[in-house]
Amino acid sequence: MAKKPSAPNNSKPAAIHDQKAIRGNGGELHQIAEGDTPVLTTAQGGPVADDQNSLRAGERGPTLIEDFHFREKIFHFDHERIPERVVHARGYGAHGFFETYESLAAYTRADVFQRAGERTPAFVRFSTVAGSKGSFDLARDVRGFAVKFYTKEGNWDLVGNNIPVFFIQDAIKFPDVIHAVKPEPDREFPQAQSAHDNFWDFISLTPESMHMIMWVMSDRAIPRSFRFMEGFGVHTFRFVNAKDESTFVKFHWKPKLGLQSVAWNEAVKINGADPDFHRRDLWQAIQSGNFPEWELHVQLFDQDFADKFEFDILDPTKIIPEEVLPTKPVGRLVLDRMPENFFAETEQVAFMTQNVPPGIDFSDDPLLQGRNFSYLDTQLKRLGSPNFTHLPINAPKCPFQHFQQDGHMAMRNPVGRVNYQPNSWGEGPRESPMKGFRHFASEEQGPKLRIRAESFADHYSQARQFFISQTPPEQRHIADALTFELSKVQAPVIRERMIAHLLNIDETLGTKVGHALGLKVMPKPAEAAVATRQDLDPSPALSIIERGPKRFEGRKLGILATDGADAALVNALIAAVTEQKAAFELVSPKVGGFTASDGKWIVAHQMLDGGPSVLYDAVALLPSAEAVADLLDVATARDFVADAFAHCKYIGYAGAALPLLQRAGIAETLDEGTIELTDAESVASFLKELGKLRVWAREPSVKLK
Ligand code: HDE
Repeated sequence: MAKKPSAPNNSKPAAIHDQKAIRGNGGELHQIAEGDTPVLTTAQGGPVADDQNSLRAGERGPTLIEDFHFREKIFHFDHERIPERVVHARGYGAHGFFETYESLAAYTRADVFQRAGERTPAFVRFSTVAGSKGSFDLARDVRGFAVKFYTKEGNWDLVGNNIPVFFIQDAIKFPDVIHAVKPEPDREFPQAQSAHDNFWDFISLTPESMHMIMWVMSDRAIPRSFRFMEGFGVHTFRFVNAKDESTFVKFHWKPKLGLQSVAWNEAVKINGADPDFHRRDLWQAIQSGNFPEWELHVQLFDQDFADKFEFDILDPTKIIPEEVLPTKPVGRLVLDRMPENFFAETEQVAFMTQNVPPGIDFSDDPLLQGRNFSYLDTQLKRLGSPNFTHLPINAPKCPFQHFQQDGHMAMRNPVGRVNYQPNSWGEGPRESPMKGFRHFASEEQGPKLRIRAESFADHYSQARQFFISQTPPEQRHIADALTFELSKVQAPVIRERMIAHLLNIDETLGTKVGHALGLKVMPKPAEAAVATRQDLDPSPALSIIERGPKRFEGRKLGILATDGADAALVNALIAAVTEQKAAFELVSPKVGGFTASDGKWIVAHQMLDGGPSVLYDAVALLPSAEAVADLLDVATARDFVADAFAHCKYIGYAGAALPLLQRAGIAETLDEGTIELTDAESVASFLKELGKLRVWAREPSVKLK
């Protein structure tokens, strides 16, 4: 039986302690606050009497169409979603500022680069590419790194990735590469994965993607955090100064805390343990006041350098190694504020490569040229109105005035008679040849044709250069990633075609992956338009391990502790980690916490099942001698230790933890990364080691894949 509807009441529940009555779902009244709590209204502003029961004919009868409040509420709910982005659907954003180091007036008239120390508000959105909005964070994928600078001369969007090259050379191939990587259309799987036939079929038929494939199969595609990855503008852009002189420029973001990635086996487990691992990481860092920071670097060069450089600077599948053309730091980006509302800001933010202020211009890179068309369309589709610039996240923060008007959801409407120019009324804005954007007057001529320039034809040399620039563990990871991905490809012909390409990149790599896949006969190397150059020097700047941090700062230690845990050790660890500006979490059999050896109660952050070691950069094991016995038969406790060891993490342990190490199967193989913690001094040396992040020397013995 339905409960009898109770008397209307207009109060919204206030803070629990001053409530007088609240209506339950059955309509019954509980005590809630009275007085000045605002009255719930409809979207039209009408006060609502009852938000718990729809209008019915009779106590148990049908719902009445007359119930405009119910209709409005459900109607609005039904329209809460907008189309997710066709690529980069899963993203996470934050606000911050860009601070210019010095005037770059010699190169660019862009206002944002004129005055040392000036701060420009910015919004950044990080993303994965292939997965849908609800997919997991640790997919093997490229990460978007899109920055909106709200400059005094309009918005500048630097819509980059964490990888400096791309799969294709011409924008006309973009729908193909994206169709190929997305779930296959007849079955709608796999989600957020490149490990399937369609993707590798396309790639194996597209030699220009080989350089990108090396990056995507490297640890760059499984970053530990947005905070520890680089960003790149990818294309060559132009700076243009007040004299209308152009300098080519490539943009790089470098994380202050150094680069770091996770292991593939770890990524797979993180996706189960915490699919929001990256967004939670950014959220926690910013909320705790540890604002992530990147330096903006530029590579500047002129036409002469471009003509002499061994690859075409318009080809987005090529880089200019930093050892050939050093980068110059020009400013820093600090993220210090989370959005107040995810939808309003992160979901509705509209980045567009064509948003450039005077002083920044495009090159003829055919991928960039195509992007400049695409982004406007996508915003109209997603946001539903040409007035998407009226949304606060997209509106410029500098004064702006124009005669664009009307359309769906127009929020800013012209006042007065004049909505055109020129006009005789002497009103309204006029164009300014001096202040306005002047496109760089590059000389362009040639026949109209569909052709790929000869200078874009070398597809293997820089792929090889990337591979030989990696440290041995990183090279192993590339081979393992290729083996894993191709093992998910069912058609042998696709696997073989890929091995044929790999043989062109590096014979040992191709052979290793071919053997690991169980190929009986090695294919011939793929036919190459241009033979792979063997003379390019390795570029150490391309290695994550070379660019890793020196300290544990910004990382997280997982401390497994039980009742009776040595209080002095727990406290020493917490103090040392905090001193390094790192974070920690206490993992205990019960989330409520544990009683340490000094009788004090310590609250835990996670129960054992909720805090597997994959969520931490290093672990410390501090069970008491009494409690350790209870952990030996617990699978999650054994996994906590065994995974940390297999993922080559540093493990600090109290003597009482030895039976657990034994049970996890690692007691016989303790190495320099497993450090006994006895006192504050050993804690200090443990912390010092942690800055190295991983014990890669252990990897061959644990056969981490
Ligand atoms: Fe994008 N890309 N893209 N892209 N892209 C989009 O715009 C496109 C490319 C990148 O956080 C879309 O708002 C084409 C390269 C980022 O909101 C769309 C081509 C790079 C983001 C689009 C490319 C990027 C996007 C989808 C080939 C690195 C997310 C939703 C010519 C330099 C921005 C949207 C955010 C988003 C088109 C290639 C980066 C469809 C046609 C290369 C970071 O407009």
